[in-house]
Amino acid sequence: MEPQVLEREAQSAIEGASTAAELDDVRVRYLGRKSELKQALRAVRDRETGMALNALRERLEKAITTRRRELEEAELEQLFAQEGLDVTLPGDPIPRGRLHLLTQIRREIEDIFVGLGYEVWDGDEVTAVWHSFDALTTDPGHPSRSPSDTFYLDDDTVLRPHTSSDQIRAMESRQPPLYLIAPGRCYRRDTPDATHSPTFLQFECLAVDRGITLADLQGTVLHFFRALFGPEREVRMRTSFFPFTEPSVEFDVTCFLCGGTGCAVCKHSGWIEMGGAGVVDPGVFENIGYDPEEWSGFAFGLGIERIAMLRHGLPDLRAFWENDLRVLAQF
Ligand code: FA5
Repeated sequence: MEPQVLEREAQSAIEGASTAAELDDVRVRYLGRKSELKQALRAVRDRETGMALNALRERLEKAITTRRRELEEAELEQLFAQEGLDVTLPGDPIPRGRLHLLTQIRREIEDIFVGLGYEVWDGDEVTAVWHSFDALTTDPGHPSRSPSDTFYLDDDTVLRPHTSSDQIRAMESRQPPLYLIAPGRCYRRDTPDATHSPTFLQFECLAVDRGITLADLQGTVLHFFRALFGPEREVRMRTSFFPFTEPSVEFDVTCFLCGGTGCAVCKHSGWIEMGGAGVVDPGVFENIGYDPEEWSGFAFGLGIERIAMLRHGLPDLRAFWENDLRVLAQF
């Protein structure tokens, strides 16, 4: 075949190849070992013909390389079109999650008490009336027992109304000495407002040992608040009443905002109410079979939302449950 004819035929075959496999066939046919061109090259006798044939070979090789690139690009285009994927686009940023503020604070509280040698007790959200009220020497007529205050699942079972229920469960399964905190979700039929939610978090602290007094409670609470809110916090106790502690107290901390001089947050008293506490009533020990002559203890319970509100100056605890990321992502 005339070289010009061969070239025209080869070029149109290269152009006509529509897949990489077809192009390979074309290459073998026109440039392979048994191809006409290779045979002609082998048979060359004069320099001029040799140069002309080599130039032809180079042109064909170049044309094949160009066509191969075109085909690869077209295949890739097709793949992208099919899969809707453009690998050259910058990736979407992956939003980073974080722990909920209440979880962060719960963990911080746990760390403070673990540092004091306390254990973290994982209680139950569904408890017997015995654990939540009876064993805690709560009178049958006490208002907290009322179905308008507490969620009853049946006559003997309630959704945990306070983490004090976990005091009983822990003491029933352990022998003293006992140093534990029990953080957990509580339920009460409270109408939601800025400081109340029907579900909220509390944590209970319980210490049972020989010779425990109110002074131990005071020292522990002071250490805790200073660890959480800063060393300049002061804590004061006021007498109060709880069915399961005697004496009972409520404690206040100096206001996080004004430091005690008085402001709108602390209603100009300089103090913010934090929770209830007391020396464990001997009747509670009797109910679970500890000898009240031998063992004594203190307990306190705090709302975790309240702590978070104070620490971050948040005016409404509903923000914690509404899951508005514009609020939560700030912490
Ligand atoms: C108690 O629940 C007692 N069990 C505390 C206690 C423990 C006393 C051990 C003695 C010994 P009180 O009902 O005051 O106490 O609740 C304690 C804290 O839980 C409150 O100060 C408040 O911070 C939080 N709390 C109570 N109800 C709600 C609610 N509906 N929403 C948000 N937080 C609440």
